[in-house]
Amino acid sequence: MRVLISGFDEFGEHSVNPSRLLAEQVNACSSHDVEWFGADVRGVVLPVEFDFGFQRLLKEINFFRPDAVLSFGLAASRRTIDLERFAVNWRESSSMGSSVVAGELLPGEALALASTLPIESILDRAKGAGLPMGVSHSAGTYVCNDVFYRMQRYFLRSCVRSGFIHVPPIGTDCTLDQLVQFASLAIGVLVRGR
Ligand code: PCA
Repeated sequence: MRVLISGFDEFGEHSVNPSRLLAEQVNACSSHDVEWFGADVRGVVLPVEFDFGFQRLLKEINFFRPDAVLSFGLAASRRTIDLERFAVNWRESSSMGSSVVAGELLPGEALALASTLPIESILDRAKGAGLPMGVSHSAGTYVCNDVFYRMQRYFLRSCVRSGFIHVPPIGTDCTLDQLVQFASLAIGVLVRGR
């Protein structure tokens, strides 16, 4: 099984993006350092720009041909690693000074698309390992949601499982090691099917 892990560049006032560190860590460590359950795992860092973020991801998807994609981004106000259930077909101009016009991401397409990751199984496993976990029903209306929606739309009638995970800032609530441990556990669930 091939699993693609994406993170994002730094953006706005966030000079550290843990999702980037995770994607880089995935490329730096071998299966001797982290348990990947036999999966071939690859990380990619995306630009924080509407549409371009997904274009970069798509390039990697076409190159790597993953069976699953775990896409990660920073949610600075969160305190837990949150599995996102839904991507919405909407974007808003953000507080980041962007001049994006609010509107549908893909006009005429579904209002929302669900994650195709086995959320409950991943949640159980990660909680059991003592990781700070949560479930969220909205990935917001910024670039994370944009990538999430376009990705779910792209894989709609395929067997590729994909979803988005928002992570808190690295610090007292969550460490980089815990993010790597989460990625490992989630891949374990995908490989075993439960
Ligand atoms: N978080 C932002 C975009 C990039 C990131 O890491 C978001 O939640 O949309």
